[in-house]
Amino acid sequence: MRERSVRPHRRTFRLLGSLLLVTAVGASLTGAAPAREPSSPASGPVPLDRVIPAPASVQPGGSPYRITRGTQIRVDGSRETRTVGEYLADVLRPSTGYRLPVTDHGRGGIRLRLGKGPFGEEGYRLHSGRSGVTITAARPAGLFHGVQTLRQLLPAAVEKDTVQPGPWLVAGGTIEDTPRYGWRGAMLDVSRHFFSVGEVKRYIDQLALYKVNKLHLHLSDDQGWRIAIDSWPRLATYGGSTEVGGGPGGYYTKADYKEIVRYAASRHLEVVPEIDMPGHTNAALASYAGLNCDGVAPPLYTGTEVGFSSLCVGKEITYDFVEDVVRELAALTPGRYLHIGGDEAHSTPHEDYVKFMDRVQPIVAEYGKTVIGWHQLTGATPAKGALAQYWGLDGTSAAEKEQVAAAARNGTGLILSPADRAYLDMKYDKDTPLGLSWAGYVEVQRSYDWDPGAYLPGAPASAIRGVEAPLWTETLENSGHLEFMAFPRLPGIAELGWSPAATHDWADYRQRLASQAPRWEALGIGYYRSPQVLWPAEGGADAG
Ligand code: TNX
Repeated sequence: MRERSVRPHRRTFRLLGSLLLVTAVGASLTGAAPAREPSSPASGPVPLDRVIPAPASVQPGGSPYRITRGTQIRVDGSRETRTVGEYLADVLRPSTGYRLPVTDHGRGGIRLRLGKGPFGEEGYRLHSGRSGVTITAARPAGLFHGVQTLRQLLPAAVEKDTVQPGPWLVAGGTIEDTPRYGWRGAMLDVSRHFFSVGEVKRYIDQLALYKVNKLHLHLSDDQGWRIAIDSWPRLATYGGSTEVGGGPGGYYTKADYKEIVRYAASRHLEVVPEIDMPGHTNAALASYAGLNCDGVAPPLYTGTEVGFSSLCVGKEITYDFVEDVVRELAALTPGRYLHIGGDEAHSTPHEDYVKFMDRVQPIVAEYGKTVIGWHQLTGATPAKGALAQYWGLDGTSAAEKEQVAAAARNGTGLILSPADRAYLDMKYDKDTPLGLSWAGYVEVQRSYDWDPGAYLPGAPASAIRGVEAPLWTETLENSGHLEFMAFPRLPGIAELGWSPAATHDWADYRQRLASQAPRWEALGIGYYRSPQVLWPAEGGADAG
């Protein structure tokens, strides 16, 4: 069966959406560029530079290409190129109503080809002119990212699932594009609330739109264990049986999980599984009494406190447990990384924390994976090659920042997820009906306006592997909730990960962001209409 884009999983959350939407009218804009109508004019194609993430280089010029009933999607002989071609066809067919055959014959049309060039693993060149659009890349991931750019160059109505009038013009010119960072991640917490395979796939499709290439799944926490482990079956069947607020929770069978991994790979995202330890482990401790130092299993937990649970560092069974879990999870993971958490271990004495990390990191290596930990790992001894995920904020102490920076100078790579910038679960402002505010309110400009390369004092730019936007779900229960928090901030974090620092410009970005709104509406994505952005009138995609 063929995969489709966001569309088939569409559910609208119109009711929630309209309750939450904040009107832009009369908003006061600080440092804002003069207002201009951001939606694409009905008369002409979308300008080549109105893409998120901003491409590395854009040379507009020449005639536009028009997709017609006769357009073919031309691929070279490789199976991988054909797969990207089929994906593109699935995006374009419902709204254009055209056949758009994927073929290795013919001339003109939309051409996808693998070829030599300065593209790296993920870069591409897109050339558009009267006779066709050609996307060239060294690797299939580059073709796939080029296809996402092509989507944004077409009118927003291309994202609809019913036939639209067009015309389907792509502006003339050339885009050459490669990412600034190899790590452009999004984290989804499926522990505090459980999200079905379908909900995760829907989010994957949304991430792919903005060239995000890592899906970090937070698979265990105090409130729920979400992945079946054959050697410790109660982790999932009991430890996964609830969630914040006392709902039914759930877990992924191994088949479910493989399906998520496969689907993510089809969108060129690598899944990074996280088992959080030694803290954040109440669900495991509740499932097996023997894991507790006192041999007594605590009850399941459905609240939102953190920092009260710990694995028993002095007991051998702890390491049998860790090894079994790591072995089974590594076997499900084609990617290189395994995230072992390590944050907020407030109930684990420091020496125990260090001892635990010293024993657990080699287990991850033994099963062929590279360790990632939250930045508290830098308070122990990060293994060679390990990455630390920084989630501090402006107010984090200089000593803690320096601990992370020193590790970075010592060779530990950093993924930047500053909580007061990149946390998608922070409220936008005091009136945001969902989310938390412990790191402050994070409006769209604050979320976008920072430079990962120069963010952490004392950390060499070369240590920065990229950025990641975590979405914690204490208050989030369904796809509508996820989307309201992720949109519009997620595209900004994705741009920080992809685009050269030289393209960074809030005044320009907010206009490009505004022109995404009709696309989100066409895809059924409910978003927060931040007063910092001059959004087009709702329903704008109908005009396109
Ligand atoms: C901090 S960030 C946490 C999570 C919470 C989150 C809520 C981190 C590594 N730990 O346990 O869910 O804040 O924003």
